[in-house]
Amino acid sequence: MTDYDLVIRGGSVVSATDVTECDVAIKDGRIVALGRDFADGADTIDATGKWILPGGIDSHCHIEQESSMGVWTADDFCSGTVAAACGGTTTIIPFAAQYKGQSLRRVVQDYHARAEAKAVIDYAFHLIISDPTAAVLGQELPALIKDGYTSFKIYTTYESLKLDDRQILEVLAVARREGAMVMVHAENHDIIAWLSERLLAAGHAAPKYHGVAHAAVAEREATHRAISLAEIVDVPLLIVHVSGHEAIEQIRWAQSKGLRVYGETCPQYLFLTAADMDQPGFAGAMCMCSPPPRDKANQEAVWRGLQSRVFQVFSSDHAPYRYDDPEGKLRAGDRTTFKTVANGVPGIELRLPLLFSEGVMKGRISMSHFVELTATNAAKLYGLYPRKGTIAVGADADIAIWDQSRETTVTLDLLHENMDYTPYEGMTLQGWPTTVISRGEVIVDDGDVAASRGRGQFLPCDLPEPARPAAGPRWAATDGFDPTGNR
Ligand code: DUC
Ligand code: ZN
Ligand code: ZN
Repeated sequence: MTDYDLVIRGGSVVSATDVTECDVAIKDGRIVALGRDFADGADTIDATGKWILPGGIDSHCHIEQESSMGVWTADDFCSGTVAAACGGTTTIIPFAAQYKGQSLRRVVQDYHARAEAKAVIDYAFHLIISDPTAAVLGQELPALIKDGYTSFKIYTTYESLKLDDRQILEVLAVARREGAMVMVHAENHDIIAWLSERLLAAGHAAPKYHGVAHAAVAEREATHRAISLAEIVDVPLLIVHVSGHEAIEQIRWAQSKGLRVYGETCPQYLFLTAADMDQPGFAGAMCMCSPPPRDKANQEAVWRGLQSRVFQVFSSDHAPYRYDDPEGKLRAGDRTTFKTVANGVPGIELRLPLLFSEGVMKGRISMSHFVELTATNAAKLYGLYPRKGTIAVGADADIAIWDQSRETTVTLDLLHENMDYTPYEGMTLQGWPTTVISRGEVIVDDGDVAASRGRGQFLPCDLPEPARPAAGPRWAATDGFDPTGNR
């Protein structure tokens, strides 16, 4: 009789700090021992010559969500989580998105109903707050934080989502009082609206003008403003989907002042440029997202930001809208302009293979840094650590076994996203997650998906590490004045 359900032998186990040659023993969905010479489990995997990594956490993805323009993402919780799993991700944190007039609690219930019967891997939810009424701030949000929704995203742009500075301060104050994490989409709305109007008036409607309208300065200004508002309230802040050096400089500046400011970037800022939006006809729409991909020099700046740890998180911002589809990017037909195209690119499946190939295999980041960026830091920042994001005794057995000798040329056919294109078509990637395990169950084995619909579980989140009351320097005013009402 064996003690273990599964033993993984002979691989190199990677954490955010170490690489250790050891075996992994799993029972009842958890890692129960790390060591050598374990008896065989009920199942045993020979991982000789392979890397044993924590399954990725994709902490920014839009699944079964209606965009602010009324377009639905192409992936639901089944196709989205299958695609995630096939790319080595075992946990996702998509959004439960509130639109004006909606009850946040009701929104969360709706997203649970979407995910419950379909998700094949575990999931938590961030909240998107677009209507911070007194009831939302005073009752719904505090109650939801207690129930495990401990992070929320706010916007400085998009007509139906944007908050003004006063509203942002109110949301930040609740986050501080309750110990939650705020993520911000930082772009100056009026700059974008003004530039867009002038571009369209001059007849510049093609996708490449999206990159002109969403100027890097607009991102820089809103990033700095959001940091300043968080500084006033003395609360941690995470700037999401950072596209280039203008915003990076603001984040680095804040970090150098000792502010609890964190940064996230995504594959589109490392592997696409503005030139990808400049294709014949409207094909450039396939690479349109906000903020937009910028130039080569900015790509290099984003790589350096990863290497120097200005960024803590590498997520996909998977926002899949099909291209050649009446409900997709070109749904405005003859009236299509860069303003009518839904913003977003797919990336949930290739997020990890892209960074593994071009980051680790090309020597830009270490294997441990890869784990930190793709799993461990997200778990810590969003209150899932140490259950998720690491290979340690007691953690969920969420593991991806990577074969660095596997070379793959990306084609749409290979992918499980419910999409009609991938922006990364034709790229040759070195290294692939050949076996993916979720809570001890092999759900992907050499391309075969063995995960049943609905097996994914909801993960209520603890308070994020940087937002817990004991962490970090607190409000610095010397006169004892506390605008958040805490003391
Ligand atoms: N921008 C967003 O803010 N969300 C989804 C995708 C995008 O491009
Ligand atoms: Zn965003
Ligand atoms: Zn997003």
